[in-house]
Amino acid sequence: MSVLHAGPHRLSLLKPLIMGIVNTTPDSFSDGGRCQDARSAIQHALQLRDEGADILDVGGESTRPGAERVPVNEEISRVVPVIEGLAYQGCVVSVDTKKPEVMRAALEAGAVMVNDVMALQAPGALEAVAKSGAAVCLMHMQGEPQTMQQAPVYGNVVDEVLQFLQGRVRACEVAGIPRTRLLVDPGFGFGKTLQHNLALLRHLERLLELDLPLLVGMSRKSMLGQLTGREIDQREFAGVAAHLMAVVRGARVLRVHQVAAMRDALAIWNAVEGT
Ligand code: 9MG
Repeated sequence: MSVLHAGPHRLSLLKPLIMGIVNTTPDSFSDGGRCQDARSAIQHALQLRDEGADILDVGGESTRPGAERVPVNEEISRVVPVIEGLAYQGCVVSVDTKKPEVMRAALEAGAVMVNDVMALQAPGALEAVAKSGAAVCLMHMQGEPQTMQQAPVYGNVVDEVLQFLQGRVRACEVAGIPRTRLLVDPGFGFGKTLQHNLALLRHLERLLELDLPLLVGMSRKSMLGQLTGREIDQREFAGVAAHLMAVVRGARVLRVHQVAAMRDALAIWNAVEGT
């Protein structure tokens, strides 16, 4: 799977790609409310693109543990103007949402990828995406963002994540979404303890059995804070290290806040690997 089909785009995965995170949520845990209106969100996103982001992931509802739900119309009014502005500028735009109504509005506005932490399990989500031609990231999560970190339990976390993703890939194929449009993601921090996250990173190669591009996101997450003792805005170096370890184990798309640092790390990796 060396090319991802995302609307009219054909994204080569021979080298790892960077997905820059664009939050439009006023309660966003990492932007501290900077991206409160469409213009500043677009400006921030274009800076990420200039720093080396290949894809911009626009989200209007926080998925951090305990985050409040956002009504569908509010989420649409946050993301659509930003997506329109970025698509107009020729960016490859992804929408981070689990709601089919938001997916439809975002795709209409120019998004070419859906990043769904619920892996298109909401009623109507598969149908919202199937005919669009958009790429889809299917992520694993145990529970729901409101409660997922309370007591996550697995027999074998790697096996269970793999089985879940296999099932969702099958559901996409049945719904008419071809594998050329799919990515899979173990969902670091989504219903997982530090030990679960470490096991997934250590054994990430197991997910290559799915024969689909792997997307990972660990940027600023609590697993990095637990390992380094650092606050959320001081986890950049740990994040680069963790994402690079994922690349070594086969990850092909890295969802990060700090694009420039990741781009520099990948420049070294690409040079050494000769890619
Ligand atoms: C929205 N979001 C937050 N964390 C994420 C992760 O690790 N992967 C994906 N695909 N989306 C995420």
